[in-house]
Amino acid sequence: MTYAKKVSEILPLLQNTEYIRNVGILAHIDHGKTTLSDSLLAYSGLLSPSLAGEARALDFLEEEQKRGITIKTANISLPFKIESQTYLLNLIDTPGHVDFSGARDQSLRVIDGAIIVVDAVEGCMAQTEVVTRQALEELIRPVLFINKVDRLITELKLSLKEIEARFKELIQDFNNLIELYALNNYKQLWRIEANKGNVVFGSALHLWGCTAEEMIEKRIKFKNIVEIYQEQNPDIDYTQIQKQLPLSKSIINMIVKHLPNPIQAQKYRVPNLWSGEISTEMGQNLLSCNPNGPVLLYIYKNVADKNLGAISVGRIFAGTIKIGEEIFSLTSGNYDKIQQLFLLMGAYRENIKSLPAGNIVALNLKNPRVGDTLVLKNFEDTIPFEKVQYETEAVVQYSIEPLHPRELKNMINLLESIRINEPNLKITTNEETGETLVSGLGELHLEIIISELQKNGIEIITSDPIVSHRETILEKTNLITINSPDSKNSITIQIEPLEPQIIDLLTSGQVSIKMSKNRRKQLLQKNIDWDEELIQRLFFCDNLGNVIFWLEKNLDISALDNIPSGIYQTLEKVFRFGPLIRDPIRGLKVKIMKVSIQSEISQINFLPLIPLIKHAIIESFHSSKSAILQPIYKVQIKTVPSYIGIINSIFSQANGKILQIEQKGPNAFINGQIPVQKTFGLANVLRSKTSGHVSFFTFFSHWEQILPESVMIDLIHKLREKRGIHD
Ligand SMILES: Nc1nc2c(ncn2[C@@H]2O[C@H](COP(=O)(O)OP(=O)(O)OP(=O)(O)O)[C@@H](O)[C@H]2O)c(=O)[nH]1
Ligand SMILES: [Mg+2]
Repeated sequence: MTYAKKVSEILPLLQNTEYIRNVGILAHIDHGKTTLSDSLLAYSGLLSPSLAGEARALDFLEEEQKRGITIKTANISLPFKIESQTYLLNLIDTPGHVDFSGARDQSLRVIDGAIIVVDAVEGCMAQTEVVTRQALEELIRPVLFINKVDRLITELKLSLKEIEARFKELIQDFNNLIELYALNNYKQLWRIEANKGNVVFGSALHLWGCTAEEMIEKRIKFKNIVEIYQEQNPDIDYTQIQKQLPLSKSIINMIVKHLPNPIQAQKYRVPNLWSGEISTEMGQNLLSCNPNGPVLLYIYKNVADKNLGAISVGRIFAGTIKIGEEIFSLTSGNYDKIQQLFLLMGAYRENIKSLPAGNIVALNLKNPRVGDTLVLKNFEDTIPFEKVQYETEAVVQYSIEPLHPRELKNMINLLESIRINEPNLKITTNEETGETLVSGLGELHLEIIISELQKNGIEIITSDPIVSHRETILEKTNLITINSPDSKNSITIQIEPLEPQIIDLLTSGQVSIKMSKNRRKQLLQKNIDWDEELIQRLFFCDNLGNVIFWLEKNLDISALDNIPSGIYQTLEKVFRFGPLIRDPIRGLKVKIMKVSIQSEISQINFLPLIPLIKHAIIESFHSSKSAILQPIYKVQIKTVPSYIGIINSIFSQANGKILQIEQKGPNAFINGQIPVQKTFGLANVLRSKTSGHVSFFTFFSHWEQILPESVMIDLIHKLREKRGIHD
């Protein structure tokens, strides 16, 4: 496939911000996102129409084609004409599987509109709700594509009336989500209505689709479509309906009519998503998407590249980015020179020299980070965009090692380079055992990572999947005083459980030790009634949900503003390996009440205090009530009603809770919760007991204390022995 001709067509369009649309395709797994993108590629001449529908061209990674699912987000810029006007669609196809939701979530910041695809038979499923909520929270305007309508006719054999009723039901379900999650002003404005033209129904596989309006205009009755499918011919010819009701055209019309251009979108998105002052020069430029103002670029993904190392992809919210310019990262504080700029075209990329606001650009950076905001020199004090972050936890772990020990360094280096592109992947080395632990969102996520290592020639031995637990205390301790071995320093600490709303702010990344002190203060004051003095004395916090306060009064509070980052890194490690089973600690509020050290307290060196803090934390687990928390998944199971009983019993044997059973059409949907530990291998059991009449989706719900205590104690013994912990 070559896109060269198209790129020359695209270049002039990049300047016409008014005619640009940045759009994502979002949906539950398998509802037909990539198949729909095929039809759009074919429409703009980038894919042969005969391949569209089955090529899944944007699933260009080998693993994606092999497994038939999308793993990474894919970008492509498509030119198209409506009447005499040429538009540019910057399209992002996203993965539906929860294990790859990290990539999808990040892409939300850079799009202004979303086509939410719903399988007409399955309807709004768990991830439909998740993506719709997230889009609405990011002020992304949604439109609806009801896909796989052919299945209503050929599989469910619904009558015309029933099909109509099904459409109504799907639109209602979707509007309920809008009502629930849209910000107040948009609940009404963004509603979906068949006669408004913001819903298309059709079949991506068979390349037809239309709005209600288009059907009327073209004088086509749904009855005609049903008749085509009802022909007893196994080789049904869809060309006629493809010609009459081309899906791509209908989708493109809907995008142009109902989804905003970057200028319109930034007007309301910027004040909600950027916490800087709107009245400043940067604020005004962001608001108006001004190509002539100072540059601001938000990075939402990195793509590994054989020659360049990594390529970062981001949205230009203001200014025009040019080769040769020096750029500053607001997250890492590094300067970098722009050497090359690219447009992404699916598997390919094209060099360009400059690109104005409103577009999506790729570039190579020395220290690429997802969630970074980049600005030009002299704008170093700009407030960055906050990183998009949703509650996902890397709860499944493998302990891995290379088959040949000499490959260890190679393996670690490669894992590090994969991690740059995978915000939800965690890699830790247990210093006591030397084990390398990789944690991800689920088994599939880790399987893909390991196959990536193997593809690079490293043979890997993996453990069975292990659940990552959390260690915590349940009650406030007495004062704990710890002396250093040489008795020169001592520290008095009290520890108590941290308030849940603060744990959420920390684990979701909304509050961090890296952000400015003022911003942190604002966010904490908004969320909890801690007094100002206490907030000023916050010494440390981490993304596992722990904080340390410095309440020793003999220290000038300004000393807390200049703590070297090495101290934070050492403290992070203290919480990463808990005293019970060496899993991370969660939810501790550590209060340093008194410090006595040999040097002047005003010139304190914090480093020698860290082992004392660590010791006090260990002590708190022994002297007060402690607990192990296990991750719980939300589960959605789709089956046929006759298997509900069997599933129910498998589920309760696995300590699962069924919360709701609902029947939609011929299917039954079971919603519940289950400990992650009990899900390994469960999909296979369910499949074999139901002769394959089941699909099974899980995603992280919450952490729960392991009870009764005897079960917890057994687990602690088992894990300590396995991990060789003897203290
Ligand atoms: N019957 C029918 N099948 C369809 C239709 N659209 C897509 N499919 C099939 O549904 C399956 C999934 O399609 P994809 O386009 O890969 O779905 P996706 O939403 O991109 O999947 P993920 O990216 O993995 O979440 C494929 O087997 C498609 O052929 C349709 O309109 N009718
Ligand atoms: Mg896909």
